[in-house]
Amino acid sequence: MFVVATAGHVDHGKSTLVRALTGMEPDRWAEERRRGMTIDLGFAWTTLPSGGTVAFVDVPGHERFVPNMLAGVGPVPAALIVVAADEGWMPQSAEHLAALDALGVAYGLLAVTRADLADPGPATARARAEIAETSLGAVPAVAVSGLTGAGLPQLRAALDQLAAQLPAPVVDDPVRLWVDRSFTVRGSGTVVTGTLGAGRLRVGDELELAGDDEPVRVRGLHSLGEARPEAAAVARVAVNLRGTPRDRLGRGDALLTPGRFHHTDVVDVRLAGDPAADLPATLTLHVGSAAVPVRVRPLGPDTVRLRLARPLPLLVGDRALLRDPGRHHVSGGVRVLDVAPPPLGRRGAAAARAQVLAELDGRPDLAGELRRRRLIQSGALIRMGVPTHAEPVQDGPAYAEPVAGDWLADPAHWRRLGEQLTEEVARHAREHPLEAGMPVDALRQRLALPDRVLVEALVRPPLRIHAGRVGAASANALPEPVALAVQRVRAEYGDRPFRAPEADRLADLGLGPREIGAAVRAGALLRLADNVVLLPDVLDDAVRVLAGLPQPFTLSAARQALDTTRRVAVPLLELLDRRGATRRLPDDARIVVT
Ligand SMILES: Nc1nc2c(ncn2[C@@H]2O[C@H](COP(=O)(O)OP(=O)(O)O)[C@@H](O)[C@H]2O)c(=O)[nH]1
Ligand SMILES: [Mg+2]
Repeated sequence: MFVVATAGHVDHGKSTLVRALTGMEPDRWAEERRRGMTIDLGFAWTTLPSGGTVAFVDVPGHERFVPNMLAGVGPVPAALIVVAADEGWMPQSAEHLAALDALGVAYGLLAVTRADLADPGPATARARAEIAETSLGAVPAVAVSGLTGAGLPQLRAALDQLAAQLPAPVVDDPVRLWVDRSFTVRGSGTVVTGTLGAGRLRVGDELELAGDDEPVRVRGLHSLGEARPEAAAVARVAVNLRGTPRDRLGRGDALLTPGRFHHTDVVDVRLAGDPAADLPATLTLHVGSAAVPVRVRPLGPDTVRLRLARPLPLLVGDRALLRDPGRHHVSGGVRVLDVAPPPLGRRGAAAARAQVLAELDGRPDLAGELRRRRLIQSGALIRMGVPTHAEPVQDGPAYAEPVAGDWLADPAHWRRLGEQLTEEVARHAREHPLEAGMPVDALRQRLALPDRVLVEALVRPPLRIHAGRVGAASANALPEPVALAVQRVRAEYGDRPFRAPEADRLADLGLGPREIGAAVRAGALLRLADNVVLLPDVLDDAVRVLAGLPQPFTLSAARQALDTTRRVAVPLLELLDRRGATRRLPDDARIVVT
C-alpha cells in the first residue's frame, strides 16, 4: 500500500477527485456534506492498474483548517497537489505547498481539476513552476475532471508510477504511529487511526503512549476496512485499544514501540526558511500529527532552541515545521539536531552551543555524539535516534563497543579517565600510605563517573580491585611507581594495542631497562625487543587480525592490518613464529597456523 495526502486550495476539487478515484466518501461528517466543504481529514482507498493499493488522506483546503491539513500530511511522504483549472494558483495552494516543502516531501503529482470548466494550460504551467522550486521538484501533471471522469485513467497510471518511485519502508524499525483520529466504537472501545510509516504492528503488542507510564495493548487492527492480525508499513491502520479510555489519547499523540523513543520538551533545530532572528518568540511546531506551541530562542543564524509546551517523542533528524498561526505563515521547515541538548546556564553558553550546532546536520553521528556527551548509555542514544551499531570509524577503535555494561565512551575521554584514575590512586597512596588502595566509590566521585562499573572497567593490571579498593596488585608484585607507569601505558595504548611507546616516552614514564625487566617478570608487559614493549594480552588479538588477512600475507600487509610500525611488526611476527601461531614461508611471507 502507499499513502498520498491531498493538498490544495478549498473548492479546487480534492474531495471530488478522491471520490471519483475510490468510490468512497472522504467527507465523513454530516456538517461537511451539508456545507460541501472538508473540515477534517478524510480517508479513502482504491486499487490501481498495477494491482497495488493507494490510500488517500484527504485534507481540508480552507485557511481555517490548515492545522488539520498539517496533521494529515505530517506522517505522509507523498502528495497529490490539486489546482482548479478555472481558479488557478490560490493562497492555500501556496500555503499547502510551503508546508510540503518545509516537511521535505519529495514525491508528488499535480492534478489540475475542473478541466471541463477552463483550459488547464495556464493553471498547470503556474503550478508546475511553483512546485519545481520546492523539495518536490519537477512533478508529472495530469488534467482531470472529477465531474466527467476525463483524465482519471491517466491519473491512475501516474499514481502507479509515483508508487513505484517511493523508497521501500523499513519494516523492522520501531513504531511511531502518530494518531490522526480517535473515536469510540460501540462494543469495541477506543480506536485510533494513523499512517504507519515504518515498522510493524501486531494484535497483542504493547505500546507506549508519550507522557504516560501505563502501556496500551493492541486489541485489534484494521487496515483498509478489514481486520488483520498484523500490519506492516506503509499502511493506514486503525488500532483498537479496548480498555484504554478514549480521553487518554487523541490527535497528536503517538503510539510507540516501548523504550525506543526519547520524550523531550527541548530540542535544538536547524531552520530552513526564515532566519532565526526573524522568528517571533512563540510559534507552533507541527510534527507528525502533533501541533505544539513552542518558545523560540535563536542560537545561530539558522539554529534555534525550541521549548515545547508538552513533550514529544522526537529523534535526531526528524523534520518538522514551524508556523505562525496568527499570520497564516509557514516560517519554514526544521531539522532536529539534538533532542537532549545541554542547558545554557553559563554566560557564553549560547554562543558556544551555536558553534556546536553549526557542525551538525541532523544525520545521526555516533562518534560526534560520543565526543560531545563523552559517556552515555547506548540505550539512551538509541532512544534519541542515534544507532549505536554503526561501522567502526576507519583506523579508529570500534566506537560502539561498550566500555562497561551498556556504557559507551568517547575513546579520548576514556583514555584520559584511565590516566586520571592512575593519578588518583597514586595520590591516594602518597596521602594514605598505610591504606591498601583507594575505595572504588571515592574514585567514582573523584572522576565524576555516574556508575561504579565504569570505575571497575578502568582498573587494569597491575592495578586491581580488592575488598572494594583499587591498588597495586599485591605486596610482592611490582613496586608502585612501575605499576603506575604500566597502568599509564595501558591507558594510553589500550585502544591502539599494537603501537609501542617510543624509547623517550618509556624514559618519561620512568620505564628503564630494570623497570621493564620487573614488569615483564610480573607479566605486566611483554618485551618484543630492547625498548619495544606491548601490553601482555595482545597476542591473541594480533593472531585474530592476521587470520583475517588473505593468506599468505607479507610483513607490510601485517604491519598495516595491525596499524603499527616495522619496529613492532618485525619482532612481533618473529615471536608469533616462535610460538607456532604463524609460520614463515620460504619467500618470507607468512600464514596463520590454524
Ligand atoms: N465542473 C466541475 N466541478 C467540480 C470538479 N471537481 C470538483 N467540482 C466542484 O467543485 C466544488 C468543490 O469541490 P470539492 O471536491 O469539495 O473541493 P475541495 O474543497 O478541494 O475538496 C464542488 O461543488 C464540486 O462539485 C470538476 O472536475 N468539474
Ligand atoms: Mg474537500
